Order: sequence, then structure tokens, then C-alpha cells
Amino acid sequence: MEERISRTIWRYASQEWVELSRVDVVVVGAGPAGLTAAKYLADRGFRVVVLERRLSFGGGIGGGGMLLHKIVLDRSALRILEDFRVRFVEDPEEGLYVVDSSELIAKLASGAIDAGAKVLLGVQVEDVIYRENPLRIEGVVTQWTAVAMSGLHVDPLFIVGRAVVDCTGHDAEVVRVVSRKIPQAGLQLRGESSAYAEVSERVVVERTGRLIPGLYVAGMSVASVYGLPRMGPIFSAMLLSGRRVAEVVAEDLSHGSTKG
Ligand code: 48F
Repeated sequence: MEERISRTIWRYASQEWVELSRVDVVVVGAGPAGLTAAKYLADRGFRVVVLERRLSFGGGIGGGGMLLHKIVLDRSALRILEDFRVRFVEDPEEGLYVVDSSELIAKLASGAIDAGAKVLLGVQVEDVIYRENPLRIEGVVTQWTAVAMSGLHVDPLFIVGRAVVDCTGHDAEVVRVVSRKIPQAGLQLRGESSAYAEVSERVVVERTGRLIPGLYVAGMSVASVYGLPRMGPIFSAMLLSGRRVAEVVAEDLSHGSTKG
């Protein structure tokens, strides 16, 4: 029995990793922006992999607002909640919509997975693949989180993708690597600004999109890249930003070009 358990897991997992060595879109981070982007891209027929460092998805959703199990959204995100079948309650006095954080995590994840995206847990992105003349990002460098935490010197492996989407949240980790290691990309991380929820909810969505050919940004990474304010536990912009980046990537890929 033990032999069969091991053999089956090795065979199925290896087969999928072989297939994942080249995809259409690599989404980095399975928070609200990443899972939303993954669903809308997979819905359009793109091969999407979501790489998540932790052994769970949801990113900052699970912490709710100061550990309270509710988060809020405004009207602009209702269509997305409906697409993912997330139940919400309207508070007409405050003009806000309330959802359970656990339900949002579960349904964003199952929406992305049911649409066809592959979500891999415990895998982190530590670098990108790039090409010059013209400069473009062509995929990511991956490592098991457990190996990265161990401090052992273990060389990573690669996933080639036509588009890489940084959905890593406040740290904007993919953009950070590119700004440090590929200076000719001309990317600077300005760092997010203090709380100004109303403005942040709007401008994060407006600035969502392509940074350089092959590299896109969504969610709170957008605020870190452009020095925009934070918004706390209101999540409309995270969902709208995920949907927006899916539109931009889909448009670029369907024209066969990801030129900046
Ligand atoms: O932080 P996170 O939830 O980012 P988001 O989708 O949403 C932000 C909100 O949660 C909240 C907010 C707005 O209301 O202020 O903070 O922009 O999810 C980011 C995910 O990316 C993973 C991380 O573990 C988290 O689950 N992640 C971060 N860096 C890496 C990564 C990496 N290098 N490789 C793989 N996963």
C-alpha cells in the first residue's frame, strides 16, 4: 500500500509540474487580487498557475479587520461577489456590504480552481526570467517555501509564462526583485502611503496593469509600486484590481503581444 501511495503522488505531481514548466500566466500570490485575476483569466481559456508561498490561500483576508471575522466592500464589487457566489449583507446606513472572511477565502479559491486555474501552495517566487532586446519578463524562478526557510543552498526551478502578475500584496515582491536586479527596467518601488481609504480604493484599480512587457501588477502591490495610500479591511479594490489585470493581460495575450 505504502509503495502505491508514494508512486501515485510522485507520478501525478511530476506530470503536472512538467506541464507547468510553460503556462500562459503566472499569478504570484493567492490573496484576493491573485485569486480574482486567476479566475477571470482561466474563464477566458488561458493556462494559469497561481503560486502561493504559504500552505493556505486568502492572503490578508483571513485576518479580517483586526482579527474580526468580517470584511467590507462597497457597491462597485457586487458583480464580482456574485460571480464567485459570495453571500453578502447590505448595511444601508453605512452604505457598505459585509461578508465573512472565511467565506470569501473559500469561494475566491474555489472560483479560481473551478475556472481551471492551478493553485500551488508552499511554492514561492524568488526571482524572474528576463530577456533583452527588447527587454521583457518571461517567467519566474520558484523554490519550495520550506527550502527557502531552511537556509540550505538549493538551486531553484523555472516556470516560463507569457505574463507574470505580481499579486504579492504590500511587499510587491516580484517588482522589488525586478527593480533591484534589472535596473534597465527602470522600475522603482515608492512604498505605500498612509491610510486614505476612499482615494486608495479608486487609484489602486486605476493604476492596475502592465509595468513592463510581461510584468503586471494588481492588488496592494500597486500601492507599493506607485506610493498610493492604503485602505485597510475594505476589499472592493482588491477584487476590482484582480479583474482589471485579467482584462489587461487577456487583451495583450490575445493580440499575441505584451509590449509595454
Ligand atoms: O497580502 P495579500 O492578501 O495581497 P492582495 O491580494 O490583498 C491585500 C489585502 O489582503 C489587504 C489590504 C487591502 O484590503 O490591505 O492587505 O494585494 O496576498 C498576497 C499573497 O501573496 C503571497 C502571500 O503569502 C499572500 O498569500 N506571497 C507574497 N510573496 C510571495 C507570495 C512570493 N514571493 N511568492 C509566492 N507567494
